[in-house]
Amino acid sequence: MKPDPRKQETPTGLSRRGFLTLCAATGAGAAMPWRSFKAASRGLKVPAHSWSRGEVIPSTCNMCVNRCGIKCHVVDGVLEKIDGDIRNPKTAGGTCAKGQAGVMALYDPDRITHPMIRVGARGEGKWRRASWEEAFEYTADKIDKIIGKYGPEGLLFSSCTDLTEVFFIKFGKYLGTPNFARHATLCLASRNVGYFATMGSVPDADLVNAKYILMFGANRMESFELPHNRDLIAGLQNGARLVVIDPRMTVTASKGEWLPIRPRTDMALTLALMHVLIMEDLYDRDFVASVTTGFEELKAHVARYTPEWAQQETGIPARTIIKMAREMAAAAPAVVVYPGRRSSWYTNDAQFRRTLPMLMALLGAFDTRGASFFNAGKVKLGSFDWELEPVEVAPRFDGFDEENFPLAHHEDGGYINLRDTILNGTGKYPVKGWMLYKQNTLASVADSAKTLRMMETMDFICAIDIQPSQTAWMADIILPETLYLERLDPLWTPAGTTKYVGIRQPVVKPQGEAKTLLEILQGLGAALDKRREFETPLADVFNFTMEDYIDAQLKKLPIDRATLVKDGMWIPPGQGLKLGEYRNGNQKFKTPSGKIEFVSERFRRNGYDPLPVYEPVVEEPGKQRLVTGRYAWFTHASNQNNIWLNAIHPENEVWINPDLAEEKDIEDGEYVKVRSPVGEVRIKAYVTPRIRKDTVFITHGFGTNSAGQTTLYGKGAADQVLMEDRADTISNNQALHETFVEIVKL
Ligand SMILES: Nc1nc2c(c(=O)[nH]1)N[C@H]1C(S)=C(S)[C@@H](COP(=O)(O)OP(=O)(O)OC[C@H]3O[C@@H](n4cnc5c(=O)[nH]c(N)nc54)[C@H](O)[C@@H]3O)O[C@H]1N2
Ligand SMILES: Nc1nc2c(c(=O)[nH]1)N[C@H]1C(S)=C(S)[C@@H](COP(=O)(O)OP(=O)(O)OC[C@H]3O[C@@H](n4cnc5c(=O)[nH]c(N)nc54)[C@H](O)[C@@H]3O)O[C@H]1N2
Ligand code: SF4
Ligand SMILES: [Mo]
Repeated sequence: MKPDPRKQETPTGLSRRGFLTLCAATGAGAAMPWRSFKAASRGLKVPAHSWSRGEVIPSTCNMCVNRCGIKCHVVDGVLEKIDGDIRNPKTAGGTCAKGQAGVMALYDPDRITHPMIRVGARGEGKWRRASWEEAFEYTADKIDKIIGKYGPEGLLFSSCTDLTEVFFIKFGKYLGTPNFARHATLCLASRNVGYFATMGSVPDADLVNAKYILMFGANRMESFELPHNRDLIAGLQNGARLVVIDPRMTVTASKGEWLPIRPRTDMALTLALMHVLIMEDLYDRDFVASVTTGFEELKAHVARYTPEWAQQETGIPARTIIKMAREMAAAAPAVVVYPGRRSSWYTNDAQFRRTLPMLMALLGAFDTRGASFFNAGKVKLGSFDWELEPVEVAPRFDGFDEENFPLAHHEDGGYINLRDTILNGTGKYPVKGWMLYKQNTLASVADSAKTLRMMETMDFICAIDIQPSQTAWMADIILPETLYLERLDPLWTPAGTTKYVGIRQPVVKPQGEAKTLLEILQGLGAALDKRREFETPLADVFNFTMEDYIDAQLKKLPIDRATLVKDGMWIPPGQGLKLGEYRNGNQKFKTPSGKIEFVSERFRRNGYDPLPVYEPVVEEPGKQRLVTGRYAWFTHASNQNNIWLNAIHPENEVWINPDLAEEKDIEDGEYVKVRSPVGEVRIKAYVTPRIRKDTVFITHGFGTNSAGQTTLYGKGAADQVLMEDRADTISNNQALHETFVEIVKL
């Protein structure tokens, strides 16, 4: 029987109140229970959790992108509790509130567990339940019609990173479309472009041994990225100095020194820091001479970027900037200039991100203890033999290519460019069918009214999701995937200092009739094969099981599937990282010169400024800049509808500085209107000195349009409704913080 989670006593025997108490006790949202962390860092065994009933099955969390090792307590086929797995090298026993609330994702009464076909108008919320057979025939029919009329390139496949995403991409490729839109330009594409051009890759950070850690908006204590949150705590315990640059005092900033920077001026700060390091002769001469190129040009370039000038731009006093540079130089090379993750901030982000490795290089803070370093790679999993090659495909419809975006990752697409191309009708050909897998585009791309208009141009939209997300709600059909707790996924192995192979496996039977992505593609493939002759029949491509796939991954490793199923992970012998190979010249950077490039030849060759040039910020009088980010207990717009998580934080607020609130006669807790050039929302005010007066903050994930999300519907407001659709000029990464809004008293 499907338990009724809305009752005070949940199927797990843990009440909503009980969950909240537990979260408070373990520091909900903290990276992990403190006790486990301390024990883990000493290599001690932690006594078993008091929740010791039932069978304990090890697996891998999927409530966010981190993939923590988990242990699932199952009694009579019901999942009662999720704990962290203390043996996991990356996460060492930690689970956050979201990870524990995976139980409630499983038993969510709003989950979609049967295929649903739209019967009313798009978005009206009228659906009927369909059998899988009908769902496959229906979807195949629509795809077949689109291919018949526009060719396979008339299909857009969009998806977000997950272990299974490879199947979805392969399916699109075998159908013959080149049009994919993946995660990068929603999130971190500009950071990657900046770092790749400067030093060939994005480095990891030895936060545990660093003496000085400089972070730009990277909110590790709330926006989890394991093991960095854990390492940051260890680093602070070891006495590291933490300086956080953010217009908002995040939990991370509260652990160190908070410098409330004027938003969009970070590059003024990094350029001025470089100015002081060079002019005061505090930089690492040996490192610069042996491992970098373009120093003399950099020196001339930063001469004009004085601390006094940067004070005018950033609002950070010149004396603070000078002190920072001197302290960093004194701590060098044990300094981490943290790369950050989400760089969907501004239209000049790739250039700003370039200044981070440049600053790092001046400090010689690379490839040594307490600094940044390149990981030694992952465990080498065997690759599955797809046997048949995908067919030749047309060029992308949207010009996201070598010619127009020379430094972008073309296969992943660029969302802002793609959507404009569709709306302006400027594509090389029409795109009329949209297949979505695990992506909530309507929530995750700025200016959602535009995304709705893009949806209107589509003949067919199919969403493969687990719930009626904002995007799925606008689809023509929703195909329900099994939850991560119900399915076997491909194996995964992290890039990090500790290598291991982890498994995600079913801990309970699927709810309703949900199917795995592989089963969905197999069903859809068979229905398509009946309709048209593909160069490679889809049935022949997807003629394997997940077990076959995993066995192929394990081919070259001294471990078998059964052992992994039992243990949940495998840690190979011979861990360890050899530092110093880049410093001594044995290893070359993957840049045109093989060195860290202050002057980027790649940028120069492609017509971009080879040295980062600061553009003054233009503000709008009387308006505030809107910025976004996360709370520790939610993932994107994914789990605000989770009953347990929603109980922690039922609705979001707009953060307003007390001086602004006073000017506008707004009290804490009162509802206000936030208006931008593209939309307006009604939202509760949170009046707090934790934010600058020229900035307001709205956490993402509320204000759903989906009445199918019954816990969330009607609560809070959506930041993406307000955001204008700007993008970084080099990577096309969306730029979410370029919008100015007006706060209006109601
Ligand atoms: N305004 C604003 N926009 C943002 C951000 C922000 O902070 N503010 N952050 C940006 C960033 S950094 C990112 S990475 C993107 C993320 O944007 P998305 O990738 O779109 O968001 P996700 O939450 O990862 O995934 C969304 C969908 O996957 C579904 N899902 C979850 N698990 C499964 C599963 O096992 N199977 C299937 N089939 N579906 C599943 C969820 O129900 C949800 O509908 O958003 C970006 N957009
Ligand atoms: N709990 C939780 N953890 C997550 C995720 C999640 O959804 N929930 N998502 C994961 C993903 S996909 C990602 S990409 C990461 C994102 O993690 P982060 O990269 O840390 O990104 P955000 O949390 O969005 O935080 C961005 C911060 O930048 C600040 N900021 C805004 N404008 C400026 C500016 O001009 N200058 C400076 N210096 N700061 C500014 C904002 O105030 C905010 O605090 O988190 C990952 N971890
Ligand atoms: S950080 Fe939390 S939600 Fe993310 S994988 Fe780990 S336990 Fe799961
Ligand atoms: Mo992200």
